[in-house]
Amino acid sequence: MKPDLFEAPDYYNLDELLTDEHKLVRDAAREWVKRDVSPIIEEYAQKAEFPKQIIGGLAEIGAFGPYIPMEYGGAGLDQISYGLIMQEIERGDSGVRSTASVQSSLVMYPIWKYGNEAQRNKYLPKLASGEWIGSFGLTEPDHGSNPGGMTTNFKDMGDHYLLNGAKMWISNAPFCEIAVVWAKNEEGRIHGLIVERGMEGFSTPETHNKWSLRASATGELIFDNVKIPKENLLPNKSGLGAPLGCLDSARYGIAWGAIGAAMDCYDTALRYSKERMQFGKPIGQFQLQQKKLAEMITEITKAQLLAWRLGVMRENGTATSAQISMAKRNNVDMAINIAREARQMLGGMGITGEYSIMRHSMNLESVITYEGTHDIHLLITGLDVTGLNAFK
Ligand code: TGC
Ligand code: FAD
Repeated sequence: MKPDLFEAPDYYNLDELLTDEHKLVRDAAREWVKRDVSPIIEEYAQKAEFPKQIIGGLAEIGAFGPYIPMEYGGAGLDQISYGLIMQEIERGDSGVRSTASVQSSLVMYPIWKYGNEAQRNKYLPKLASGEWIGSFGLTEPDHGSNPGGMTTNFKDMGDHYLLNGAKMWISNAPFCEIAVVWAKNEEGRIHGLIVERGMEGFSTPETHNKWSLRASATGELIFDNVKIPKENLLPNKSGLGAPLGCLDSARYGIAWGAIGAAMDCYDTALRYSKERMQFGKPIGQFQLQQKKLAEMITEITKAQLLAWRLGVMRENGTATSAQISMAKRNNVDMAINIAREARQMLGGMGITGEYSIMRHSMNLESVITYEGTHDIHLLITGLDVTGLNAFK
C-alpha cells in the first residue's frame, strides 16, 4: 500500500469551531492512525482478520469509552471529541471504527447507563483499557430491521436465568470477552444481560466470506441453555428503547466516522488528479474530474457541519433520535457516493489495494446497512415529519 500522505480537508475553516482540546484529541488519533493503522490495514483486510495488536493503541487514544467518566476508566471527553475520534479512526478503516463503536456505545454505554455500580466497577475499567473486548447482540437471523420481534429469551430459574436463542451479524463476536445481549423475559419484556465467555452453552462462531468490513471480526452469538447469574441483568432500563438508546450513541459516532472515510477518498483522488497525466495534462485539469472533486468537497463540508451541529446538540442533551438518524443516513450515503466517484478517478489503480478507496467503498456497504439501514433511517425521518408511522 502507498505511504499515508493524508491531509484533512477543511474547506469552511471548521477548526475554528473546535476547542484546543478537540484539536489535541483529533490530532493524536490522526497521528496514531497514520503510524499504527495505515501501514498494516490493507494486509489485514486482504486476509480478513482483525489486527488485535492495535487494541492497546485504540485504548490509548481514548477510543474505548471517550465520553465515559474517568472514574470508570473512560476518557471523560465531550461528544465532539468522541465524534472526532470516530472520524479519524474510520479515515483509517471502518472496521476498526466498528470495534471502537461497539466497545464504547454498545457495550460500555449500556453498562454505564443501565447497569448498577457493581457492574460499572467490574466491567468498565477493563473495557476502557482494552483488556476485555465486548460485543452487542441485538440482531437475529429473522429479526434485523425489526428487533422488537426478537425470539431470544430468558427464564427465571430462581437463583439464575436460563438464556436461549441466537444473534447474528455481531461485530467483535469471535473474540469478545463479554456480550451485552438483548432478550425477552417470560412476559415478553426486553432486557439486557451480560454474557461472559466461558459460560457453558455460549458459543461465538465467526462469519466468513465477507467482501465488506474484512478487517473487522463478525460472528454469531449462540445461547444453548446458558445459566446467567442474576447479577448480570442490567437493572435500570428495559424495553426496546434500551438497545435503541445505545444505537443513538453509536449512530452519532458513525455520522462522524463516515466523514473520515469520505475525506480519505477525496484526499487520495485529489492528489492522484494532480499527478496522473493523460493527453499531456494532469487529469485534474479536465472539467469532468474537477466536477467530481468540487462535488465531493461540497458534500464533505455539508456533512461536517451536520455532524458538528449534532455534536453540540448531543452535548447539551437536545438531539433527538430522528436528528441522529438524519445525520447517520446522510453522511454514510455521502461517503459511499464519494468512494464510488473517487474510485473511478483512479481508473484501474482504483481497484487495487495500493490505495484505500476500494476498501472504504466495500466497507461502507456494511456501514450503510448496520445500525439501521439507509431506508429505515429515511422512514424514521418520514415518521418524524409526518407523525405517520410506516412501521405499524
Ligand atoms: P417503536 O415502537 O418505534 O419504539 C419502541 C420503543 O423504543 C423507543 N425508541 C427509542 N428509544 C431510544 N432511542 C431511539 N432511537 C428510539 N427509537 C424508538 C420508543 O419510544 C418506544 O419506547 P416505549 O417506551 O414507547 O416502548 O419500535 P418499532 O418496533 O416500531 O421499531 C422502530 C425502528 C424500526 C425504528 C427500530 O426498531 C430500528 O431502529 N430498527 C433498526 C434496527 C437497528 O438499527 N439495528 C442495529 C443493530 S446493532 C448494529 O447494527 C451494530 S453495528 C456496530 C458496528 O460494527 O459499528
Ligand atoms: P432486513 O431487516 O432483512 O432488511 C432487508 C431490506 O429490507 C433492507 O434494505 C431494509 O431497509 C428493508 N426493510 C426492512 N424493513 C423495512 C420496512 N419496514 N420498510 C421498508 N424497507 C424495509 N447487529 C447487532 O446487533 N450487533 C452488531 O454488532 C452488528 N454488527 C454488524 C456488522 C456487519 C458487518 C453487518 C453487515 C451487520 C451488523 N449487524 C449487527 C446487523 C445489522 O444491524 C443488520 O444487518 C441491519 O439492522 C439490517 O438487518 P437485516 O440485515 O436483517 O436486513
